[in-house]
Amino acid sequence: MAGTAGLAALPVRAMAPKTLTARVATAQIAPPKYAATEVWTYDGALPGPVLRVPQGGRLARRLVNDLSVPTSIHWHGIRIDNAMDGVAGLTQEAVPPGGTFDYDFAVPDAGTFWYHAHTNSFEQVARGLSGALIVEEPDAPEVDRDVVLVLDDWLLNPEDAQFMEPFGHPMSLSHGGRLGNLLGTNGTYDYAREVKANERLRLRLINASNARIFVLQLAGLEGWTIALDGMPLPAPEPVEAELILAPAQRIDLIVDVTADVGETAALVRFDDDQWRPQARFPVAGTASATRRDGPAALPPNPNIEVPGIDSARRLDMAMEGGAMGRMSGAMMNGRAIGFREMAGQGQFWALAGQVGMTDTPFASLDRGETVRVRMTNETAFAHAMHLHGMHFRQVAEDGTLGPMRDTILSYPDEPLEIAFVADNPGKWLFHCHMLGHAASGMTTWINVT
Ligand SMILES: [Cu+2]
Repeated sequence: MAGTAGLAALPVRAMAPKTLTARVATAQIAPPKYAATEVWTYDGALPGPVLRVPQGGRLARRLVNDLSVPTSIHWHGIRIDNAMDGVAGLTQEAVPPGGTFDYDFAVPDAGTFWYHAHTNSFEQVARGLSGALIVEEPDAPEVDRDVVLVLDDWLLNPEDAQFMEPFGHPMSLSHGGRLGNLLGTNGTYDYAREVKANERLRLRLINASNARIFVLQLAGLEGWTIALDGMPLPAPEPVEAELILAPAQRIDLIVDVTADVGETAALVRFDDDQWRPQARFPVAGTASATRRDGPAALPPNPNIEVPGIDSARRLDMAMEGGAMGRMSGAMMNGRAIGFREMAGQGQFWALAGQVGMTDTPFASLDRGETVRVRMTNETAFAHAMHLHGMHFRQVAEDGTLGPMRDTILSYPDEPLEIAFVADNPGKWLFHCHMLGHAASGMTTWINVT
């Protein structure tokens, strides 16, 4: 039979797994008059290679650690098998220098995700250990280009363009986190990509920075938000107001190039009191004479309902500490400790009265139950709270549920509540994604059995 002949003709596939190697490299992040920066990368690329997997498939990569320190990879936003979540000290041992770890997991949801180091992440992510993970819809919306934009900032010494150290400076830990003095996209301060008039692009925005909240707008582009944190919105939402992208969050946009030939469209950010280009799109040539109709919604991902919130278990989580905070002290390693003593040990924050990881989880949940967590931000700073392993929805004052997210931005003195179904068994981190905050107290975990 023809089928048999076809099989026989297939090349023998090598049994060696695909690798992802963490190693030192250099990258020209800063303008050409500066030196290249020594960075930590996956496969020598900054950001790491874009990994693409079809929805419902599996991603398998052998992490090879060619760094001089232990590391591990977290697959951010994937509703993943707990053993593959990459959290050193909770779901696996960190991979020592010269060691390997085989990640191999199913990807149930289509969307824009990312991967990053989860061992000393406040340093390792800042040095460059992150990349995009795209899970493709079986029938993706029709666009002319699919563009991944990894937004980042870097704190460099202007003298030599190398990273400023220490990464965990008490001033940044206790304030807004490590904020860079150079901002950019896809590993460069001046990302540009040529487009055509009336071209339709899918922009996948990923905030890979340690602590920066990007405030973004479109210029010479008109479009719709179609997904947040990988999860499709029920209907595309026209981009009218500013887009807020907190650390670790993603926004998928479909945009049409409305700028004319010879102009430059852009994704612009607000900082230093003005709008500046975050990604430039010079327009050369015309894709079509007219714009297309608006896009349809993305197909929904499975298991996105959060039923039974009225009878759900309710938990409270106070977020406390930091500079200019009101916290006098908290529990740390099983004993009460004053804020001053905490600070002496480089710890500045607490979640639900606890500083950092505890032996017993913040919550022990029964698999399948619905949970509500009310968070009160009693600090002077914003925090991007991230739950591993499961997405959640914000519960509005009137009880309506917001979009599925894995990272939510909390502002001072604005309580918010989230709800989720604890349908993924395992030990899951719940932490601030301002990575310096996570390293100095704002990390806890839940256990689902
Ligand atoms: Cu924080």
